[in-house]
Amino acid sequence: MGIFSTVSKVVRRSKYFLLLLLSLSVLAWITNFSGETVKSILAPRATTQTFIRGDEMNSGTAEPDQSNTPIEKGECPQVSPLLKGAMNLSFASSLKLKDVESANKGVTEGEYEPSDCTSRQSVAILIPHRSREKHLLYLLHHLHPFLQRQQLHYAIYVIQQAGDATFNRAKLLNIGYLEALKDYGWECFIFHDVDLVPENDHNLYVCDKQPKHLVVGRNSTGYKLRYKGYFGGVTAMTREQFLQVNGFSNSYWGWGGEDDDLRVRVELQKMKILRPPADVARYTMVFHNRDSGNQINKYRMGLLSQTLQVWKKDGLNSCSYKTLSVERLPLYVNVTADIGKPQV
Ligand code: UD2
Ligand code: MN
Repeated sequence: MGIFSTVSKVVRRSKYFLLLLLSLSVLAWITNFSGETVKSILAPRATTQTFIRGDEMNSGTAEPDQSNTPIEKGECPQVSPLLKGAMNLSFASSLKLKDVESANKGVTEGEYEPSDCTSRQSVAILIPHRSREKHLLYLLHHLHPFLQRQQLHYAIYVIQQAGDATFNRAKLLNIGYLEALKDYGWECFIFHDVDLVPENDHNLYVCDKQPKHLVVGRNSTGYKLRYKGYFGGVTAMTREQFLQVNGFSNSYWGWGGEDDDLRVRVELQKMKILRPPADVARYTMVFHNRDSGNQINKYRMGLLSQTLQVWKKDGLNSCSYKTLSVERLPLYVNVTADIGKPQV
């Protein structure tokens, strides 16, 4: 074998070797490329998001939410963790409206909503009123924190009877219902005497499947129900229940009867009055004498005997009045109305 044939053999072998090397690198490149492609199709976004979240967490700063999606609040718990049970109430003569306002900074124009959860019900508290300023102050002082502990979305409406004609509690409450619904679609209404302060926050200011009577007992009656069927003081009805009975009668001027008339309306609709347990449904009534302009209504028994005949045409659907002003004060909405005067 000559020198030339040896050289050409080496050249041929290295050609095969080079070819082999080239095909191997092409194969390696193809495998690598397709692997990356599969990986990126499977999870491109997840990878990016995980990275961003991790980055935010590491940086330790609260970055503003760029997405514009409102933060979802969960529903408030069935039983509020803020309830305190039976309380010793105070009625300091030195109490001022300013004190109550500064103790209730979360209340705006009489309205409050819990910030950390969505309330189970929206409740309007309606208080008929004339010349009982001190009682109103005591009630606001106790009722605002009481309702906030119950984690309610609520607003307080005070309905003032203008002038000095005989008082008409029931008509004022009809007006409160109609006026409050102009503001918001309240689901539940609490009809509330100005002088009754609840003693125990387990007495829930929410509505039920049936109308509720919240005053089983009060200090001045030894905490006993006054009589079977008694439906005065503080009651709770849903928007629909109150509409179904056509609200209160507008015809009771002066003291008495209007609460019994509402009970008759409720019973005519085959609704049943519910009451919380006696140890919970307790109130302190701030002492008072009978107001001038609210003398006993001597026609009340006669009116009560007519309820069955007149309830459909005497009530919410016939409540005529003139709203003189609606003032949105810090702690309540103050509605003043001219409600007319008794016809006899
Ligand atoms: C009872 C009932 C009340 C009502 C009334 C008869 C209880 C606890 N309450 O209350 O619901 O049925 O008998 O009408 O049983 N008011 C004023 N200014 C006045 C007069 C009355 O603001 O000049 C308002 C105030 O909200 C007061 C409510 O009307 O709480 C009831 O009047 P009341 O307190 O004089 O009558 P009372 O305690 O006998
Ligand atoms: Mn009273």
